[in-house]
Amino acid sequence: MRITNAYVIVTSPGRNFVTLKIVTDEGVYGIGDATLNGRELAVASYLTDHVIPCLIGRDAHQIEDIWQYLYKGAYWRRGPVTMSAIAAVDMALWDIKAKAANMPLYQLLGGKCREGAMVYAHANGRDIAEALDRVDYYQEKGFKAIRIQAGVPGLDKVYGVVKGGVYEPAIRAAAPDETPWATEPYLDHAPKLFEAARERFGWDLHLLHDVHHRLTPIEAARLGKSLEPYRLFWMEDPTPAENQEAFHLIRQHTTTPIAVGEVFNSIHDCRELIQNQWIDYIRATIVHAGGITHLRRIAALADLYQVRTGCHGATDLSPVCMGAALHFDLSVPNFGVQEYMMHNAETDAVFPHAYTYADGYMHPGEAPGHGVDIDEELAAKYPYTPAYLPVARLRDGSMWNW
Ligand code: CS2
Ligand code: MG
Repeated sequence: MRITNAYVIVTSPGRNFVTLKIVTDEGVYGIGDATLNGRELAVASYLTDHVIPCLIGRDAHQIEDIWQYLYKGAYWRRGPVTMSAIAAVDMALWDIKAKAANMPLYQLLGGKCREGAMVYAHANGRDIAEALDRVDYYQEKGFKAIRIQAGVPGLDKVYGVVKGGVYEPAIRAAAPDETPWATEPYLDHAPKLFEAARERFGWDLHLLHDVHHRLTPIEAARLGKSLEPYRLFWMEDPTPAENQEAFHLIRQHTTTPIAVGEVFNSIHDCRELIQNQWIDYIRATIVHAGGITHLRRIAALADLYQVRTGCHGATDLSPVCMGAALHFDLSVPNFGVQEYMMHNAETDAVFPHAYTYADGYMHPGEAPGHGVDIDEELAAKYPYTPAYLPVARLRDGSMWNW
């Protein structure tokens, strides 16, 4: 089965998405997500200008060889732009192979080893009361796991919190929004949020929290300790992870489970974290970490150390990534949880999909392939609009990690 055509579709039904479509001489086509929030056009160009010309004429069934060809063949290895482009090709080729086999993708990945993927929702509020009302809302919808983020007194903008419900971090503008950060009020406030959550909802609910890279290792250790009484499912991205050794320090001080990796693009970004058992959940995703082929390698390494998966699933990953992730989640032995931040109605219409949610779990559906398609005519109605993630500054004006 030869690749005869491939092209990139950029669409913005509320936020920007980049999709690669690969077409074969047998009429079977596949699609892959190539969205890199705030740097969308760099991946689109990488694919159009440098990858697609090398794909035409290749055997679409040779997924591993094409992966190696794009990874080793670029000479310049790793990096989010390269790995998102490779991921898009990989996802589209797995979609094609599964469609050719007339099977849902999870069957080609070894078959399902669970009936559904437990997902977690996002509850956020400007204060504790508002955040807990959102927890109530999601619990009513059946969620077994809920991430909670609340505003911090004294900070007028906080990661994960927005007026009126759904949090969309990227802002449509020519440059990033500037947000303030101060560690001390946050460290004092976070345990109060989880104390109130346990008081109101009891213990039969998994609670998660995203620190979003704001702390130093010793501050993260202090937060982990102060949250121990509330038995979190995980504390996410407590400190930046370029220096993997930083997690050694956090680990020595706290038993609060740690999740890391939504910004990772390679197994080398998490090798020491996993081998030293400094983390409990690896959050790398299909779109940013080299596709299904590479994420399976990461999961296999993690499985040796009882580290479980917890794929990033924010709305800046398109429904194509969500669909592919659910097949991965169903088939991987060391699955932990899947993030699920619902897309808006416009996005769902552009990307018709087979996946479904019911009572806290998601299922990828039984459609051949990964089960997600793109309505190209509708996609064309939403042209690319520049949008950027915010930046953070300390009170004295110095740049911090957003
Ligand atoms: C987040 C994301 O989902 C998460 O855990 O950290 O909302 C993240 O901020 C965005 O995906 C960044 O693009
Ligand atoms: Mg996160």
